[in-house]
Amino acid sequence: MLKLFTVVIVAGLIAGSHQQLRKVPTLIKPVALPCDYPTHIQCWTDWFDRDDPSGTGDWETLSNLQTQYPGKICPKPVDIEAKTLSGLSVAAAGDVIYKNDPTVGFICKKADQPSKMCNDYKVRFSCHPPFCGGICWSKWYDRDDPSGTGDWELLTNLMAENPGEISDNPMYIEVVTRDTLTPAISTQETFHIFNPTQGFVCRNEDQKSGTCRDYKVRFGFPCVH
Ligand SMILES: [Ca+2]
Ligand SMILES: [Ca+2]
Repeated sequence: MLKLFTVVIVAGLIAGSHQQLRKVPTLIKPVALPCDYPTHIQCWTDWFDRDDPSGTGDWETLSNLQTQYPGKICPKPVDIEAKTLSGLSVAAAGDVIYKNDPTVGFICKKADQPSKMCNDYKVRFSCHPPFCGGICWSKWYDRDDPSGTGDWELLTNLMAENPGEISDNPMYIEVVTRDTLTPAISTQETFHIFNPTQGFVCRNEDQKSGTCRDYKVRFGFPCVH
C-alpha cells in the first residue's frame, strides 16, 4: 500500500504543474463524497523562517516553530526539508549543518562554519493525515479494455461519459487492475499517461507482452468541510 500512495502523491504533484493541459468542460459539482484518510499519504507544511544567522546561527527548531506557529505543524512530522531563502538546497549551500531532522528541526551553528556565517534557511515539514486533510474519491471507472490499441481511461472521456460525476481539477489518481486490484505501479507495465490531470492510458505497443492488462481508475479531491 505504501507504493500505491506514493504514486498518489506523485500524481497529485503532476496535477499542479500541468493544469494548462486540461481542456474539459465545467460540469455540475457532484454530491459530497465520503472523506478518506489514507494513512500513507504525506503532505508538506508551509515554509517557516523564524531565525536569521546573525547570532549563534540559524535555529529553525521544531519546538520553537511549533510554539511560534501553533497548529501549523503536526505534532510529529515524518520528514523535513530545508532551503536557503534564495532557494539553494542544503547540499548546494555548502554549510556545515548541526541538525536537519524532523524530530529536532534544523540548526546551522555559526561556530561550525570555517570562515563565514551560515546562510539563512527556511524549513518545512512533512506530516500524515489528519493534518493533511483527507481525499474524497470518485467512483471507480473502467470505460475501455485493452483489446484495441490499449486501455484508454482518459479523464476527458470519463467526464463526458459520466456527466456531473467527476469535479474539475482532480488532485489524485488511483489505478488498479480490474481483475486482481493490483496497483498499476506494481504490474511492471509501461504507461503512456498516468496523472490526475489527463487520466490513464496503457498502450499495447509499449508492452513487452504486446498487450496491457485491463485497469480501472478513480480520481481524488481534497475534502472540503
Ligand atoms: Ca532562517
Ligand atoms: Ca479499463
